[in-house]
Amino acid sequence: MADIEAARKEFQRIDTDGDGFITAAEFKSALAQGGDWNVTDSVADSIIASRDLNGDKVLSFDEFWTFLNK
Ligand SMILES: [Ca+2]
Ligand SMILES: [Ca+2]
Repeated sequence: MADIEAARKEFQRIDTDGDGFITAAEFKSALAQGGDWNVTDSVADSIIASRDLNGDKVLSFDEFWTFLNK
C-alpha cells in the first residue's frame, strides 16, 4: 500500500480519540472491529512497540506510514 490518502484515512479510523497518535488500546479495538479478536493487550503492545520508532509507546502517522511501506 503506497496511497498516502488511504493511509491517512486508515490512521484516522484507528485513532478514535483523534489526538494524532495510535495507542495499543486503539490498535486493539481497530483489529477487533476488523474481526481479529485474538489480539490481546500484550499482543497489541508488542505490535505497537515493534513499529514505534521513537520509543514513546504510541504510533505517529509517520511511524504508521513507515510500517505500511516496509
Ligand atoms: Ca489516539
Ligand atoms: Ca512513536
